[in-house]
Amino acid sequence: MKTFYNPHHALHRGQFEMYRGALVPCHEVPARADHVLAELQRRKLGAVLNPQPFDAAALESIHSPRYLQFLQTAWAQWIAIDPANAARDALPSVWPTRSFRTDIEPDNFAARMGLYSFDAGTPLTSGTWVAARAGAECALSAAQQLALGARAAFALSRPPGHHAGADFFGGYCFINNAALAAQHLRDSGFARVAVLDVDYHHGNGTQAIFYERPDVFFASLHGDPRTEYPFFLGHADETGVGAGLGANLNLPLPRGTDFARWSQALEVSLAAIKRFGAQALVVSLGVDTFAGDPISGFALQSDDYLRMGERLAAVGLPTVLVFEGGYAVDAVGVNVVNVLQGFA
Ligand code: OKP
Ligand code: ZN
Repeated sequence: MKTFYNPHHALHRGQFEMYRGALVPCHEVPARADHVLAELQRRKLGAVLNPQPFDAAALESIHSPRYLQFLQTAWAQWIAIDPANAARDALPSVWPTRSFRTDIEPDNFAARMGLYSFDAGTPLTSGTWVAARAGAECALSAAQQLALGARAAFALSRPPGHHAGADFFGGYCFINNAALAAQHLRDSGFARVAVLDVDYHHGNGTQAIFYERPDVFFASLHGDPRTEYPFFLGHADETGVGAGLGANLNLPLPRGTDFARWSQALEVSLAAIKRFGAQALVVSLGVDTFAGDPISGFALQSDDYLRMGERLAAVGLPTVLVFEGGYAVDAVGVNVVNVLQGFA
């Protein structure tokens, strides 16, 4: 299968995230994608291509113009406050929670950062916009391959995307790559599309984007939000609303879940996707389910990712795989490419 590699991903290079009252080094580092690329090339698993350009309308199929405008100009606003800001990333620190208004965009930069985000773990850096936009183009290019008849394509795109909503960033994510791929498939004539999110963390952004829609099914296997990030979405009783009722499936799993147990949940999700009648599949491929992941709590082993890939291929649908999480940096290449090799 073809891989669309984000040539600008390293321009997004956060320094610190807020953790327990301190700024600690970011987990979501450029080396993650570099390791996946190196392993892909070592195993000769297909061509690695640059993404095609897409215009603003493609991004606006998922994200609000107001949010995209903010992301595009945020770094310039940040350094305009104080040239010394160029040496540090921008992090939000104030948010409009319950009872506050979100319809008026404040003039204050810190307030706008809060309006468009939900955590203090996602630094916005000088190259974030260029990197995130090119990452989105990887996902769109991969979806375009399916429109042209390909069986599968891989978007090797960081920063990740599944926590980003229509108008907010967070969880290391700015633009929702998987959602863009799913929408592009819809626009290319696939009448029903399923997004399967196998990242350790619930894909709150993707769920929210499609929650009211009957044409895109969202299924997610993840750490139980009662104890795991992003905490405030991802429970089993979230099944969609309005026309989207029945088109959302959450399978929260306890810490310590191994591949035997995880696979049972995978079967449940695949049966639901089949019942839904999906014509194409987008996989939010996070490998932070790995036992050695520093910020997650499942117990998958590297060989398990081969089986995962085999099972995803057996679904038999045209499939876009989109890279999401995975923070055991030395293992992330092997684990992701095991999925691709199992799929192939
Ligand atoms: C992104 B993806 C406190 C921990 C917050 C955020 C995790 C984001 C995961 N700083 N961790 O892999 O789903
Ligand atoms: Zn994750």
